[in-house]
Parts: sequence; C-alpha cells; structure tokens
Amino acid sequence: MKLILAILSNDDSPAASNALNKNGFQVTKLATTGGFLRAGNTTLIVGCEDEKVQDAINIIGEYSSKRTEIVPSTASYDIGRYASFPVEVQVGGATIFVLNVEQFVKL
Ligand code: 2BA
Repeated sequence: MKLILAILSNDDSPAASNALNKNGFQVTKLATTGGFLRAGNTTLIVGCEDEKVQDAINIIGEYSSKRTEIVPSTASYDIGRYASFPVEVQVGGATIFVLNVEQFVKL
C-alpha cells in the first residue's frame, strides 16, 4: 500500500478531489500553506494499493496541469496616471510524494 501526498492549488483541489472520489479513491484534504510564497494551497492525502498509484497521479494531473492565465498586474504609475496592465502568470501544477505504508489500520 502507498500513501500519496499531493500539494495543489486551492483552485484545482475540489475538482481533483471529486474526480478521485468518483474513481474509487478515498481522499483527505488538508488546508496547507506554501513555505516560500506563504500562500494557501491544498494537500490531498490518498491511501491506495500500489497498482492504483499511477491512476491517482493521472487523475490529479488531469485537474492540476500547469497553464497560463492572464491576470491584472499591480497598479503602477505610468503615462501620467496609475494603470494596471494584464500579465501572464503560470498557475496550477502539483507536487506529489508517494510513500510506502508500513501499516494501515481502521478501527
Ligand atoms: P512548486 O515547486 O510548484 O511548489 C508548490 C508548493 O508545493 C510549494 O509552495 C510547497 O507548498 C509545496 N512543495 C513543493 N516542493 C516541496 C518539497 N520538496 N517539500 C515540501 N513541499 C513542497 P511554496 O513553497 O509557496 O512555493 C511556491 C513556488 O515557489 C514553487 O512552486 C516554486 O516554483 C517556487 N519556489 C519555492 N521555493 C523556492 C525557493 N527556495 N527558491 C525559488 N523559488 C522557490
């Protein structure tokens, strides 16, 4: 048995979690914070059989692929007035750890 820890953005986690559930995986969601950006993210905990790990990773990847989004930049003083210009930022992606489970007990 393996334990998957998947860190993904708060935007992607509901869809990823739903898809995992629909495909028979049990999921626990933790509200976490990135140490570098200090922004909120979500860590999904999934315990599953070894042969199911790749399926879970594929599902998570489907709902958290890296993509670019256009967002308004912070307003800056330009051309004689404060203006906000759209900038392209990369969002999404997942950081996934797969750990061996020594013992699994449900009481
Ligand atoms: P990612 O590498 O995609 O990491 C996204 C989040 O995943 C991280 O949020 C952290 O919560 C978790 N994470 C990633 N690798 C991990 C690991 N080896 N162990 C434990 N947790 C891990 P943040 O720490 O806020 O980082 C956000 C983004 O900032 C990272 O995206 C990376 O692109 C960048 N970054 C992180 N640390 C950096 C550093 N020391 N120098 C430069 N850029 C850094």
